[in-house]
This record gives sequence, C-alpha cells and structure tokens, in this order.
Amino acid sequence: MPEVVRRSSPTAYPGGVSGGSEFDCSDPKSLPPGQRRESVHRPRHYGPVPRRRDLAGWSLTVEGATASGAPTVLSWADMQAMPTLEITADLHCATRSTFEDLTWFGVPARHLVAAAPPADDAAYAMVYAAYGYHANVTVDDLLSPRALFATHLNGRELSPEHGWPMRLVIPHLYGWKGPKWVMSVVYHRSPQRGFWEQRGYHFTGDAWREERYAYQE
Ligand SMILES: Nc1nc2c(c(=O)[nH]1)N[C@H]1C(S)=C(S)[C@@H](COP(=O)(O)O)O[C@H]1N2
Ligand SMILES: [Mo]
Repeated sequence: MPEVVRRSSPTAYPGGVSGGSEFDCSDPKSLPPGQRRESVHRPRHYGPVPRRRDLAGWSLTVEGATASGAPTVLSWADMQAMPTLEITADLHCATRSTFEDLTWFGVPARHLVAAAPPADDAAYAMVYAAYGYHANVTVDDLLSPRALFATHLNGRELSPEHGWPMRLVIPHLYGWKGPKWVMSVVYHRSPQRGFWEQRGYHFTGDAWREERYAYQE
C-alpha cells in the first residue's frame, strides 16, 4: 500500500475512540464541532428507498484498480462467511444533526478490503449504492478499525429506510460517506468525487475536523 496522505483524526476523540476498541464514556460527551443532538433517529437520504429483494440475487462487486486487475463479486453467502463486528457509534449528518449511540453490526470493511484488495498504488475508493448515489472515501478509511458494512442496527436487521440489506458505516466521517443499499466498491489511483462531494461537500469529510464543505479544502 502506498503512503496515503492520512488527514485523519487524532487517535482519541472526545467521548470516544476513533477506531480501536469500544470505549464508552458515561460523562456527557462532546459532539464534533457544529453538531447538535437529535433525539429521534429519522432516516435521511436523497431519492427513493429500494424495494426489498431476494438476497439470493444480491451481490457486492469490488472492482476498478484491484490488486489482481479483476473484479471480485461477493454474494450474500460470501459476506455472511466473513468475520463480524459490532460497534456503538454516533452518526453525524453534515446538516448538523447527530444521532447518538447507534449500535451497528456487520462485516468489518477491512475484511472486505482483505478479500478483494486494491492495487498497491490505489489509495482511493468510490462506494456506489442504489439509484446512482456514491461517496468517495480512502482505502485507509475502509481499513479503519470501526468501519463496517452493516447489516444490523440496534440488534435488528436494517430497515429498508436505513439501508437494507447492507450499508457502509465509517463513524469518524460525516454520514453522507456511508452509502445505504451499497452495491459496489471501485478502487481508484487518483482522487474522484462522489455525489455530495461534487455538490459542494468536502472531499474527506472528517466530522471531528469539521470538514463539511468543499471550500474548506
Ligand atoms: N444510498 C444512499 N445512502 C446514503 C444517503 C443517500 O441519500 N443515499 N444519505 C447519506 C446521508 S447524508 C446520511 S446522514 C446517512 C443517514 O443514514 P440514516 O438514514 O440511517 O440515518 O445516510 C447516508 N447514506
Ligand atoms: Mo447527511
């Protein structure tokens, strides 16, 4: 893996740990700058919610600048065979709403990267979802210990509105970096901008650095 420009967050965040093990601070914790707590976790997204389909036809494709040069297509059964992880994290929407203490369960993103690795010089990834939504992240973001492809929220299978059957969660980034109804991951050698990143939002989107808007880059 090349040396990636790691504009990531400090190891210890106020009120929690970015990556690494679970650390639950019972003191009132601080939120990232400019965020306010929301008591009800209402789903939010652009466009319609895909209908439930048979998981036998579901797949996640990893393609683009892969190490092998070929794409990898993972079935639902392939994903089920991977290690799992549960994390408790806050979801920070760039519109300033934070939803606290969500428990996500799924496949650590780093295991997907291990199963279908990028080429040595591919440091970027675009994550695609239903209806053309996509968000750019870095391979380092996917390798961060708390990044996961979630299938469950608060102990239940994801509802259609929250991304059934699978959505990406990267807690240190703003919510838009976590596509719901995920369909593919495309590795890139050069930076590319996703749906919101093309519409005025920040390339990196670290919530603790308040990387909200593209003009801050
Ligand atoms: N496919 C898709 N994924 C998406 C979005 C979207 O519009 N489409 N919105 C993003 C945004 S802006 C946020 S804040 C979170 C919200 O997740 P939630 O609805 O589970 O709270 O989903 C993200 N994932
Ligand atoms: Mo958002």
